[in-house]
Amino acid sequence: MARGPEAGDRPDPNALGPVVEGVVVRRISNVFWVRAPGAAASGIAEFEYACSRRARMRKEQVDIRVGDRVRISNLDPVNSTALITEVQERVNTLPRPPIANVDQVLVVVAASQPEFSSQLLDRFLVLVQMSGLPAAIVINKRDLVSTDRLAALVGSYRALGYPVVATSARLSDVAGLERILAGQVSVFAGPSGVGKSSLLNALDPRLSLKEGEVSSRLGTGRHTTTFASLHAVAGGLVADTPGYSHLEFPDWPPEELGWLFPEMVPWIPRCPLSKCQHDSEPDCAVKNRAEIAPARFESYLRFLEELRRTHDRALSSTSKVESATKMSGGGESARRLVRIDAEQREDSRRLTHQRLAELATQAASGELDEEELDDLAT
Ligand SMILES: Nc1nc2c(ncn2[C@@H]2O[C@H](COP(=O)(O)OP(=O)(O)O)[C@@H](O)[C@H]2O)c(=O)[nH]1
Ligand SMILES: [Mg+2]
Ligand SMILES: [Zn+2]
Repeated sequence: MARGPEAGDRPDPNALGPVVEGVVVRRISNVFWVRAPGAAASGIAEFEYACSRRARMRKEQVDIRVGDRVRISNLDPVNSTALITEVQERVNTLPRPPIANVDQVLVVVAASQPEFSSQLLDRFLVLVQMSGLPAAIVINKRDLVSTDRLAALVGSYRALGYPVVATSARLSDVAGLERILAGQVSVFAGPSGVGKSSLLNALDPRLSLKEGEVSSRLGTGRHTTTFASLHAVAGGLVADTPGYSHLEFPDWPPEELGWLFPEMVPWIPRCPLSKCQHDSEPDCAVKNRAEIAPARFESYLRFLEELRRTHDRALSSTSKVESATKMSGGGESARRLVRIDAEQREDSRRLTHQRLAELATQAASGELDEEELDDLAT
């Protein structure tokens, strides 16, 4: 990243005022909103700048995502614009929604309405763990169930070691949630209708996210397109776009599934078979000795079945995929890159700070959609 200047780049960024570090919280086309400390004199603690990438980064199509930690210069607090000069290395990246440097995934479920399903919660927990991220559980709509029922739900998952908080967005009862959000980059996951948008609104009413809307991939028309973005709430950053909308498991070795069920883990090394799937193997230590709630073991067997099927399919199609890749040779994507590069070289110098500020304002007020921005901002 830190290479010397080049024709087309602006001069030494240090000559252009202070360089500050920030986090990309939103991206529309080639405009990146970066949250960074505000000017001390202004008294504003945090500030969002609409940024472009420096010329060299545009040219090289340096991939910058929501969640990336970046350095910005050319700060213009009046027009709220700046220039991204450097991207820090990512700790991790979530593919859908594309967000970098995620600290935790909060699986949000409802205590009722929709009816609590341990299998659905277990599925989300397994998916999150497969992506290598820490999972925590938010049980919302606590106002709809008795204290006893809530205690049982919370207790059973806390006993497995997951952090669990109970909330009611309706009653603005979100103190527990605020505590686990502080200082973290979090992504909400979970079925629709459980109150994810309502919780974000309860944390910060200024967000005024739409509630009670079933998100549908078919419903993304020109003016309803949503983008992955991070909201600053409760001293942390939270993605408003739910992760894990595809509930199918990736190709994952079936014998590894047990490691994603914390109550099985201590017993797995004691199974006589090294690739024991804790199903019908004789003398299986997990089946015979681990204390597993029946509903959890049901989830396990169900997921195991799915993984076996996916794994078999993957094995039988590997050879086909390989030959198909060779034939296409990546020609289409190569052509696309060349085209973008040429357009950008031509357009990049025309993008002034003034223009960028206009774009930012229009985009923020919803006047532009991504296609229009694609035409304008490069
Ligand atoms: N009773 C009750 N209803 C809630 C609560 N949180 C959300 N709701 C309702 O549940 C529905 C779905 O909420 P929404 O935030 O859109 O869920 P999302 O699909 O997960 O974003 C809406 O009608 C909300 O008013 C809560 O804590 N208690
Ligand atoms: Mg929602
Ligand atoms: Zn076993």
